[in-house]
Amino acid sequence: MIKEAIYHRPKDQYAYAYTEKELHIRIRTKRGDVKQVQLIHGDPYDFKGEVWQHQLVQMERTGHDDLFDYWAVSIEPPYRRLRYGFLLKDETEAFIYGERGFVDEVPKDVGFFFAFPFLNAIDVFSPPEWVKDTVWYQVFPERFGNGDESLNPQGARAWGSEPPKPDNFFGGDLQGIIDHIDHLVELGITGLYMTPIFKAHSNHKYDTIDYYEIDPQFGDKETFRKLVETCHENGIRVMLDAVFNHSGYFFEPFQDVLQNGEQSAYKDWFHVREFPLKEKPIPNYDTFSFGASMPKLNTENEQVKEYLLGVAKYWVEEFDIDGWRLDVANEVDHQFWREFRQTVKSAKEDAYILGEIWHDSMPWLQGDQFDAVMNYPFTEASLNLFARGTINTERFAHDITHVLNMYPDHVNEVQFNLLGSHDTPRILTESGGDKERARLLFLFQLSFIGTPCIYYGDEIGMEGGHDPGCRACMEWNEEGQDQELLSFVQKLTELRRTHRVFGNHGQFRIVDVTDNVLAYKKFDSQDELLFIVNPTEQSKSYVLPKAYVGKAVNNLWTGEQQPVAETLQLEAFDFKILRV
Ligand code: ARE
Repeated sequence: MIKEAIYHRPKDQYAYAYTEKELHIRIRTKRGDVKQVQLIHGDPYDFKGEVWQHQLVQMERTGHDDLFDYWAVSIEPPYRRLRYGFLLKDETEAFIYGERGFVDEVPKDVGFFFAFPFLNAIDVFSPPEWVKDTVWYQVFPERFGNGDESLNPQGARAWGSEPPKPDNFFGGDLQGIIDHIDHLVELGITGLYMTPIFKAHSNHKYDTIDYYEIDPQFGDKETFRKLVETCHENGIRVMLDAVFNHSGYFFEPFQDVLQNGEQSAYKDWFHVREFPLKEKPIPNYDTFSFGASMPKLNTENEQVKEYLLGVAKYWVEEFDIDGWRLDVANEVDHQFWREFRQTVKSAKEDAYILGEIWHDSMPWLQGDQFDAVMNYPFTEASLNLFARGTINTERFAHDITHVLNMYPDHVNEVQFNLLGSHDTPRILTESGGDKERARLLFLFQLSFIGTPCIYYGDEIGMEGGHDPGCRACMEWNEEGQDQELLSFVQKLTELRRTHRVFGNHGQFRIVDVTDNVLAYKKFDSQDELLFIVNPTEQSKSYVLPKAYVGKAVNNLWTGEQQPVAETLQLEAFDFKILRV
């Protein structure tokens, strides 16, 4: 047994309260090394004489990546406290693993075992329930719809008349979103995420001038109120983009520091290395990236905190928004986010707090800061298999298993699963223009655990490369839209609402993988349903005849290639993906 590969720690995604009663415990072992893991558990105070009373429960091997097997078990300790360890067996050996290492038999010294903190309700982190059933749509407001030409900024171009550039404008506004709300409703959208809409200089508005004003080219507060009301009337929640890591160059406090230097009342609102401020060759103050136009805010400063937390509260209380997406979230201090969460959740208890972090984000997902993060590791794995064809199905299964084992289950259920955004190339472009690949991406995204987000225009087959290429004006001429792709995505969002195997429920398990078969399920009941993308390899080119919901004869995980007993022709999706 490869003991060095065995890992558990009573925190993070390895031991956590899933609910006030239910504890999830996980452990990781070297792939294929350990044949059985049982949890040794009991109440820390339950003794008969000197002997600690404990039980054994089988742990389930939930999946593996290329290096590790992952094991999990869910238990409900009667008195909401727990002491535990692990009994690991391979063909020839058995060891007990606890806080102080490995022993051959259950030690008398119960200090050897791990202890899980008491299941106090206040420590239980329960993300907003509504997010589990939400299908999001991301809009870049400057490019979605021009509903009021009178608001067009100076020099605005005719809609779609030229390619998007870092500094051109087309007059997108809030009325343009209201005018097209039916498109979202027909697509089955129940959550709208807009990139920044507050007063700013650029077309992307990440360079905020005034956090309390709607950008005049987008409209005014009454139009925004109408947009939120229209969304809510149509069953659509609204999430705004909070740019608190930095302000824009023309943010008044920054302008004051530029003019008054060290005498400015705002000098501590930013991270200034020396006065007077200098922008070239590189700024002598901290910025986002190296851009002088985005001075980093000092979120440890009490006045800055008070100002920004006031912003966070204002838009929730005054306009009833349902969530905040937090820009450059991993560059703002944790203490600020803890106070941010308290502020927002006291304004709206079930508000969704989503961090923009592209990497492992466990330090922000302990329940005291974010509910979830934008799940770019999911995005990368999905694009690699379905769009780019740079990995095979087995590697994909490993990557997805790794993604699911980065976080606790209650985080996975509200992870923001995107295929692309305003910061990445569009999926059809990533797919080399192959619509079948784009369909597979949507198919997997809309049947996966978490809350999916569709980037505006992807559903109608728009193309576009890296920023700014991915920010073209939405195509509203029907002949310019891929109606077949659109109806396919509509079907998938309908299945997500109506068919449990597509829904965001139950334990997600990849149950069988060969070079080109990916089968996964969501349920452990006897009549478990599998969602199978079942390509048939033909002379080095994959033809995906169908993806379908099938009923398993038995758990394919055992590797017995049992034929699928029957295929619930829920609706066969015909795919053709030619991989040369
Ligand atoms: C644009 C161009 C730049 C150009 C700049 C100046 O993209 O190439 O240098 O203009 O002309 C906003 C605008 C962008 C703009 C940027 C800077 O939308 O159009 O850049 O401001 O002016 C990292 C961060 C992540 C960040 C991305 C862009 O971690 O937080 O970079 N995303 C947010 C927003 C952006 C926004 C900003 C931040 C700034 O979503 O839209 O940009 O407020 C790897 C790394 C990630 C990295 C990612 C993308 O995965 O690990 O950390 O994200 O690549 O680069």
